[in-house]
Amino acid sequence: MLGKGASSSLNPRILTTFAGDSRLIRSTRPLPLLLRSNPGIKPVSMQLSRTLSGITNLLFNRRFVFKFRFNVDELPGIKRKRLRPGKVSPCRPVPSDIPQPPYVKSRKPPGIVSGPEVHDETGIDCMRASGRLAAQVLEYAGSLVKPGITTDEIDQAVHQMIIDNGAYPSPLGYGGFPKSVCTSVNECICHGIPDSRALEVCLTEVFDGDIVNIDVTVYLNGYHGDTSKTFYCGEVDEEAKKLVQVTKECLDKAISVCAPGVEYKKIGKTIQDHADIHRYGVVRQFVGHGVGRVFHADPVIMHYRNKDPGRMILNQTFTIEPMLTIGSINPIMWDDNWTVVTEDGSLSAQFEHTIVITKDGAEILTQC
Ligand SMILES: [Co+2]
Repeated sequence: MLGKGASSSLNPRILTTFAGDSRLIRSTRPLPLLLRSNPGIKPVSMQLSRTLSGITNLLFNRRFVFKFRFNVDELPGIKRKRLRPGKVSPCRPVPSDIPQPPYVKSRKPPGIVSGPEVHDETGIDCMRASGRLAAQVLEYAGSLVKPGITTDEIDQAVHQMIIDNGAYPSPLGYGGFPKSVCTSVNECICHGIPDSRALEVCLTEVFDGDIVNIDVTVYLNGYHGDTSKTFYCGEVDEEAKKLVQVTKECLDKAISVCAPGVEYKKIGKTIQDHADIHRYGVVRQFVGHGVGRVFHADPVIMHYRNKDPGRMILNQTFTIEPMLTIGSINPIMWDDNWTVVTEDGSLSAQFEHTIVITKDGAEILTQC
């Protein structure tokens, strides 16, 4: 996860941290058109600016994330109910003998650490271990997805399995994130906070289950492993299934082009080319990232066509985590300052792996 906002005026952390594009900075530019047409949406505009060290040639993009108020009317053409926030349970404790990443105790908002994560053989073995645990936890979490389970219950199970394995759940306490995993249901693009909402399958429609992305990161022996998948709750309709499958294909294709010396921008092109064939949107504000001894490091991996000049390095570890949408790619952020949903309520899916660049290509570290 990478990117996030804060309070009524978004601060620069928004995409610099958890799951966002690290280049967002605050701007006060209003969006009068949208305001007029829908008084329930409070716009907060933001500007992307490249602040990452080690990366030059910045593009100046302008992106917007809106704060969302819950009295917005249902939008036409969406069969399922709008996602609404539930109750978030108290923070779960971590045994004191489990080492915590430095950001948990620090008051400083975590950002993206400059410089790539490049490892020696021992470091790669540590990355394999944390990646494997993250993948095992994700598989287990996915097996729990069924009608009636709450995302808070999934959080509890994930939390327990991670600490039982002597690891720390990386999201917990990251920039104030209150839970151990992200659960992003239906139109939620990313950073959904586990809560009291039960996953649903509509009883009157046979193929109408939720889709839910579960994003697991563990911190084991000083190394983070980060992975996510989108799961079906019961039977889902063909439209949802196809989105989920194509998103997975985008990740697989992107991994297959990685190798030493390859430009990072080939990842974005590969993903967007495949999404375009199926007329899906690629979310731009949330990015892949270097991962290893720190949760979020250089490089920023953009999932859309871009001009990033950087190239992959042997033994480097980073994530690729495309988010695809059926409709709008524009995000709205809830008042919890984490949950990000599509502005039109259309479905979004995501898959993520941590990979290491090898002599011949790339190895997926987050597999069981
Ligand atoms: Co990530």
